[in-house]
Amino acid sequence: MKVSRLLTIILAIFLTFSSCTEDGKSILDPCAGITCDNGECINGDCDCDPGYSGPSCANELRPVSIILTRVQVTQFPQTNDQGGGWDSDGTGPDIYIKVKSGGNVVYESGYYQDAINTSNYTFDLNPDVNIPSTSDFGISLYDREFLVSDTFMGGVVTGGEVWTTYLKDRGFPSTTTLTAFAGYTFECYWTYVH
Ligand SMILES: [Ca+2]
Repeated sequence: MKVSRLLTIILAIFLTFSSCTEDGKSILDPCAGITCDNGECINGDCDCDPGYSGPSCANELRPVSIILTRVQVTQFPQTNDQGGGWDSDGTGPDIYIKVKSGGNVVYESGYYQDAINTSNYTFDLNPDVNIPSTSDFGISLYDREFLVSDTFMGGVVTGGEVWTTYLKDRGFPSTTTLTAFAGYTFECYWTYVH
């Protein structure tokens, strides 16, 4: 009887001790109740994803570099301002793009012959173009000509941080869409260096 009572007491002590340990574990979890907006909790602190800072990784940092890798022309008018074909022989425009930054042309692509506006045209930049976050940024679409000067078709220029992709609460999108007057649309593909 005495032995079994002793065993019961020992068992009770053991169970109490065990449950204390279990409870203690969850109370002592350094990441309990910590939310990291853009990162992961490690030992009670948020380890932020690239491009974010702050106690909960809520702050977006200005990237070291914002790099344009590709432009896709998804919309352009099939006729010129006068309603005629872009080329004198009635064929579609022979399109290429110029990328502008800081008031200068920083990239000029090759061209697609006789483009039709029901198709998308992809320009993979080679090399990629680093666009300073503080400068203006623009894309222009041209029709390549062979006997006269190339024809400017349309495009868009945006100033400074209006276009930039790191602005607060926008994350770092891999694509942005620029829409220009008279029906021109450019999908821009970005990578970031943090
Ligand atoms: Ca043509």
